[in-house]
Amino acid sequence: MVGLCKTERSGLCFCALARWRQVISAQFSRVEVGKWNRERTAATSVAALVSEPGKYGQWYPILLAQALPFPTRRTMNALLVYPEFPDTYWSFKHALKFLGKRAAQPPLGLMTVAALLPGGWKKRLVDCNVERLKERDLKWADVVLLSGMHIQQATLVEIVERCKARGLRTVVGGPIASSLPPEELKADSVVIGEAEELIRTLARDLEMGTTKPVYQAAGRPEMSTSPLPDLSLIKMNRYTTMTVQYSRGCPFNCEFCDIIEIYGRRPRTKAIAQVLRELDQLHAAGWNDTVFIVDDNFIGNKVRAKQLLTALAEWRKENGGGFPLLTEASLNLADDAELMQLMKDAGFVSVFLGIETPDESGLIASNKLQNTRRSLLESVATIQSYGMQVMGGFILGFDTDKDDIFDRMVEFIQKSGIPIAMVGLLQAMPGTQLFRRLWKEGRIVDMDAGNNTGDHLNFLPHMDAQRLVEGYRSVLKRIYSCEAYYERVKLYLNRTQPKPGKRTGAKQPSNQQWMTRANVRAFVTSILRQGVFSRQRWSYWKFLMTVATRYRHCVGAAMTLAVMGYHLQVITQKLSKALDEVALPGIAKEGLPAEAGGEGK
Ligand code: B12
Ligand code: SF4
Repeated sequence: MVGLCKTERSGLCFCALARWRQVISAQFSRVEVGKWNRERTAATSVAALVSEPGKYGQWYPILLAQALPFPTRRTMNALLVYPEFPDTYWSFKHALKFLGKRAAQPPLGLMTVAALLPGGWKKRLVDCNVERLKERDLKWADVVLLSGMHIQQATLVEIVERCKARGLRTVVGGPIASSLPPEELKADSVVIGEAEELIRTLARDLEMGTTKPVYQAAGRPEMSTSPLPDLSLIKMNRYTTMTVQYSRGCPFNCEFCDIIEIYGRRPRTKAIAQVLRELDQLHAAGWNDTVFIVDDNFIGNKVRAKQLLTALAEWRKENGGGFPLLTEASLNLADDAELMQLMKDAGFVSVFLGIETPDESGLIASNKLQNTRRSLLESVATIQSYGMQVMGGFILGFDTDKDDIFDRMVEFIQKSGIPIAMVGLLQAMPGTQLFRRLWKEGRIVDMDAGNNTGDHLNFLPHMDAQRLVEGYRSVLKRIYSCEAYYERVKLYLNRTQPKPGKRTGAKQPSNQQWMTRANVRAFVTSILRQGVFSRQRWSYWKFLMTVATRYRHCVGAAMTLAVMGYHLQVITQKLSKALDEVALPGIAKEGLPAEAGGEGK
């Protein structure tokens, strides 16, 4: 059955015609008609052929034959599946329940892949973070396309096995494919790299049943080739945040970073019009909440970012205030007042920064030079002064870390006014410069580097491993104790939410208009869970009293953070309960190459 479309399977297809068209397509794929490759639907293909008959020369009849909507290549049923995430700091699951939502963001990678697949294919998307993968979905499918991050490996492989047991073909792509050897993903085909340019070959091979075990993108496509993501496939109301990607890649060169290995060091950007089209699409679909610009580093190309921001501010005016925006950026944002002002004007209310460590020697050793020669605390405060909440990424476990690093980390975080401080243990992600160095030094103990907020170490640290993991846990406990957390929230509110009439600047970010049904529901649930049933209820009520007296003008922001704090506290408690099961690295020499201290394969 492999390789046959649904119609063929049912015996209703014009088989001879189908085979003939497949042969033609195979022929066509060897022809360099790059522009044609971007015409995807039958309708647009036929329209292009009819309007410019002379343009495709000798290939005209072949292209026309291919474009005609015969019931063959165009009827594949593609099921796109996004596996469930584990319950980590990043899942925000416990806070999402308050809002009646199931996940934070939809799987943009799969929505993009869906838009790239031939227009004649039928598509369904199941995000296992918001719904169950049902048997009837599998029954419907001809092929299952999965995406994921390294951290989703277990749930992804489970789905792959389930599909294989039903005789379904599986294809895995996304960042996980760049992090793990293809055989570990168990799929029929693994796609390494971005889909924009290789999807046509993959789709054709799927239609013809000639797929290869591994597809590797030849290069990194320009963002102009990235289509409008297919929004129609997701259940939008199950998410808190929609996503738009403006750029891929980052110009910096941090030793532990896999972004630059996967997406490159030259920031590739979409055209302004492309981004606005995506926002228009969200607006037209009725979305009126937060949008996450999911760039590796939004300011990787500052000149272009400024041009986009100017257009976003315009768009915001024309669209009734636009969306509250958040993104990821490097800390050198603090050096550019014009950029921060433009971000504020465009509606940015939050930015995630990789701060990593307050210890400068750790920053230098890991080549995070853009964070050095400055006061990190001042840089954070500068960004906050533009009304943006700073979320921070921090790492423990650098070779340079000394015993005092834990206290220094806590002190830094408390002074920073960063409520959402994601502290992780250093992981040597396969493919990174760090992995290669530790490999040579014989310090890699396994490939399992998907979750940096558990207590798993995949390399031998300089500091005693037990000491490191215990110190890490003590940091988490201290920064997510209710008192410490609420202190940071208050500091953040003081810095970013001036009392009305007190200070400067653009209109309050629109996330302050908080009297929505979802928020009222969240507030009531929060009172019950945090104020009645939680052991930390006194700290919670003390915080609420402070909000009622000092922060009434920004009660929305305060309550959102109270609810997020609940999630962070639940995860911290879970981690400390698992204290006895600390997974310290032993040297699993088997299966590791000799250079890494192993016995080789
Ligand atoms: C938004 C985001 C999140 C969101 C989740 C969004 C979601 N629903 O998936 C949040 C903030 C929750 C998040 C969390 C985490 N994230 Co994250 N995240 C991102 C980010 C910034 C953007 C993702 C995105 O939408 N990209 C846009 C789409 C279009 O790109 P794409 O997915 O790569 O898809 C393209 C190709 O990969 C390919 N493709 C993708 N899927 C498929 C499938 C098939 C079949 C094919 C053919 C092709 C294909 O085609 C697409 C178009 O070219 C990426 C960085 C990045 N540049 O992607 C990190 C990234 C994916 N995250 C990463 C990590 C590590 C995490 C965390 C584990 C954090 C941590 N440090 O511990 C957590 C895990 C979540 C959890 N619950 O524990 C890593 C993954 C590394 C890896 N090798 O797996 C990335 C790459 C960042 C990094 N540091 O390297 N993340
Ligand atoms: S700034 Fe961030 S994205 Fe850029 S190289 Fe460093 S860690 Fe990677």
